[in-house]
Amino acid sequence: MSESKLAAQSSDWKPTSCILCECNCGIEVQLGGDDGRRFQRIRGNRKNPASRGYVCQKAGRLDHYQNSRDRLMSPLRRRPDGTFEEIDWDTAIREVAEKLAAVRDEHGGESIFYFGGGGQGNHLPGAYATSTRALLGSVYRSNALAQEKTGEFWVNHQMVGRFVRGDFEHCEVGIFLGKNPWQSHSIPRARVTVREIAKNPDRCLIVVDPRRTESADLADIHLQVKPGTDAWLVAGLLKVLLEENLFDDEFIARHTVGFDDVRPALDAVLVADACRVSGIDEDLLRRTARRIAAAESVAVFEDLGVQMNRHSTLVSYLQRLLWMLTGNFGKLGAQNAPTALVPIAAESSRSPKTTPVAGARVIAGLTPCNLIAEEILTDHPKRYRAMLVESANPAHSLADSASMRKALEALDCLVVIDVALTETARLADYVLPATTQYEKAEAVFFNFDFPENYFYLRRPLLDPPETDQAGPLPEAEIHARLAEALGALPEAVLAPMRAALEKGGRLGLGAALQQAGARDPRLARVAPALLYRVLGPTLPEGTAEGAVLWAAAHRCAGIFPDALSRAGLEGEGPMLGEALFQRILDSPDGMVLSVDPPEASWDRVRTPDGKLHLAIAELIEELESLHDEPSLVSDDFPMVLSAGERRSYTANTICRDPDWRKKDVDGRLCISPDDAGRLDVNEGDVVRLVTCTGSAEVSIEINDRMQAGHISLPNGLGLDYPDSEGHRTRRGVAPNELTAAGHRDPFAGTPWHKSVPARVERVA
Ligand SMILES: Nc1nc2c(c(=O)[nH]1)N[C@H]1C(S)=C(S)[C@@H](COP(=O)(O)OP(=O)(O)OC[C@H]3O[C@@H](n4cnc5c(=O)[nH]c(N)nc54)[C@H](O)[C@@H]3O)O[C@H]1N2
Ligand SMILES: Nc1nc2c(c(=O)[nH]1)N[C@H]1C(S)=C(S)[C@@H](COP(=O)(O)OP(=O)(O)OC[C@H]3O[C@@H](n4cnc5c(=O)[nH]c(N)nc54)[C@H](O)[C@@H]3O)O[C@H]1N2
Ligand code: SF4
Ligand SMILES: [Mo]
Repeated sequence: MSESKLAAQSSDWKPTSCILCECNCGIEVQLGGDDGRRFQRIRGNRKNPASRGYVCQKAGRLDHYQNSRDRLMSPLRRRPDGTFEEIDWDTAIREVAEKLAAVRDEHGGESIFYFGGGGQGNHLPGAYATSTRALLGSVYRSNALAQEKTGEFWVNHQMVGRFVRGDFEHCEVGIFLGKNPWQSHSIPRARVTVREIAKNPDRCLIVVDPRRTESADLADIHLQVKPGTDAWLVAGLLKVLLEENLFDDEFIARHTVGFDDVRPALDAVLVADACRVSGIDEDLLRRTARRIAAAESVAVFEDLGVQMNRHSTLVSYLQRLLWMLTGNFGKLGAQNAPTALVPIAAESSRSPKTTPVAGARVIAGLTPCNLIAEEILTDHPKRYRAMLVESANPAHSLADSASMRKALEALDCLVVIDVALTETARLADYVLPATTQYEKAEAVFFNFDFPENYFYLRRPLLDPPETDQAGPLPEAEIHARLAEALGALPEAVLAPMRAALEKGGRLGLGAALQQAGARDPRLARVAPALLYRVLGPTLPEGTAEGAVLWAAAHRCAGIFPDALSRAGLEGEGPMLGEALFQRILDSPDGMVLSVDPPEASWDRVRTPDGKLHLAIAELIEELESLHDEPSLVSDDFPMVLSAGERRSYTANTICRDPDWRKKDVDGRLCISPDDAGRLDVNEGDVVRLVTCTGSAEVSIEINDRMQAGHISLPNGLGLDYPDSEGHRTRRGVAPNELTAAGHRDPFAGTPWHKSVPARVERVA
């Protein structure tokens, strides 16, 4: 690079977004360093309509992601002795296509499993992977959502028929249930929003968490629940509302069905029991229920503290009863039904309904993560035999890592597409290096805001690295090459599409695609790769990977025309879709996708009668059987471990370099002063943490935010990372060495990572 170009580059602030959590706050980056590739300075981007300049402390450390020493620079192939050799892209693509096609031909495409598709900042790979999967006949897939959100999706589907979201910007009462927004965010400008609720005397912040979190410090009401007992707590709240006649009868009569089916089960709840089990003072519980009932609007956010815990699907259900029975849907500050450019939680008629081996429920098309190893480690003829992993690290992120590793090794073929040599990549037969999220166009499908919703196709800050090796490629390119190697997209198919685009513009291409798709349905299924090949090269510089969004924009315009018009997009039918796609391309800082009045939520309810459905028979049954529950703890394992807390410097396994963490570099185990005293251990001591699955040595932090009997480990640690000489050291404990796949919710199969029975032993 010339010196002047370098100088110009380093002084420019370039817009992009942070990729360390699903908020994807808009940032601006100044590049610099010897090669012009370092993230020299980073600040919030005020022009981003969702984050408006907001960032948390993590964004400033993104150079550790972009300039990681674990970066992959060449496709890798496993040798018979287990080591890797570098190969060129042509060989890699040909052999991967051949190997996967051979599995398909011998055992059927159903035996090829797809995991991942995007992390916190990149969802375009998953969209392009649909082409590869279609060509391979792969139908089963999963990703991290199937170890957190699928129970919630399932309940939403039954009760509302679609996804809903709480509006914390406008709510009077905001409830965070098993969620610590101060550290984990998940709503735009989380700290500002939470502080605003807390400091306004007319509003009320309620936090339900066994720890006194930073969010709890701000809360008007902190319900310091005993770990794993939220079902009792929320059932208790519902019973108080029923007893004290605090439900919104008019709303119930007008907008809901099924109340009579739920009522007896709620009536049977004993408030005193609920309080005893959950450890909450009855007076506080009653005051909380009254505050909720009195509010003009209530927004609720449930997250991993309950979703990765006992009775998670039941809690998702009871939580919804709480706001439905108090009339908190379809108004400002309550629950609403946001638009989405791409609906991630939608149920598809084409998805399998159960897993092939265990017959477990598949929700939103996703195999429960806790079942994946079980679906491989068997001689069942329908087992998964090959796997394509993209932008995910299941050997680290899924329950019981030891059995997950065994399962990945048992596959006939494992292919991993990643930027780094991860725990999962090390087990692969082929590793395909991807460009980073700052070297290609990227976007996520995690914007669920209401009344305004947003979208952001961001452009690359950097070219892919110059290297003597084969060099990384964007996933769109990898999937297009795989599609070609699998026999799709010959020039005979592409040429007429290019001609149609040239002659009739994008709408001309759309018409040609539709015609060709009607003649050959297989073509429709490789549309993402086809769009990348045909439309991609015609898009503005740096946006080629956004080609697949053209189809998404048209779909979105068909579903939400009014919401898009209210956001100032003009046109009808296909013209509106074009206007949306054009705005996506023309918005380097992100864009407002849609604007809704709260009433719009009612039009989006997708139950057959347009009402909210209060009764889910299976979950009413579970509510009725709550009192028979055995205790979580035992003599062997007297403590409850939350395995995977979000802290100020954790971000799943996106940043591998431990030095990216400014604090808590080793990820200590937090323990209450009481327990530390009982065990006679001191701050920083190394202890042995034991669960039924495994044990690990870890240093402790004595922390008065913890309640006695509860211990907590951070998420995303236990990665090894090379120093400048290439020597690898591991920092912290990988939480899933300690978790068990069988510890899971009976409905959704989601894990109980937040309540792992455990014990702490002193190390001599
Ligand atoms: N800093 C940071 N932020 C992140 C991430 C990250 O890795 N680091 N990851 C992102 C991702 S992928 C996700 S899914 C979200 C998750 O965001 P959160 O769900 O907020 O994250 P956690 O810290 O895992 O769990 C939330 C809280 O649950 C509490 N908890 C534990 N047991 C119980 C219980 O029995 N009942 C209740 N009510 N609470 C309990 C914990 O004490 C913790 O404070 O965060 C996102 N944001
Ligand atoms: N015990 C326990 N386990 C947990 C959790 C917990 O709380 N406790 N939390 C769970 C949750 S909520 C989540 S979301 C999961 C997350 O777990 P996973 O979904 O498995 O993924 P991540 O750890 O986020 O890893 C993302 C991967 O993407 C790679 N990557 C980054 N950028 C790119 C790119 O541009 N292209 C490609 N191809 N790859 C890229 C990174 O190198 C990394 O390997 O972990 C889960 N596991
Ligand atoms: S980690 Fe912080 S800066 Fe980055 S997207 Fe999340 S909230 Fe925003
Ligand atoms: Mo997550």
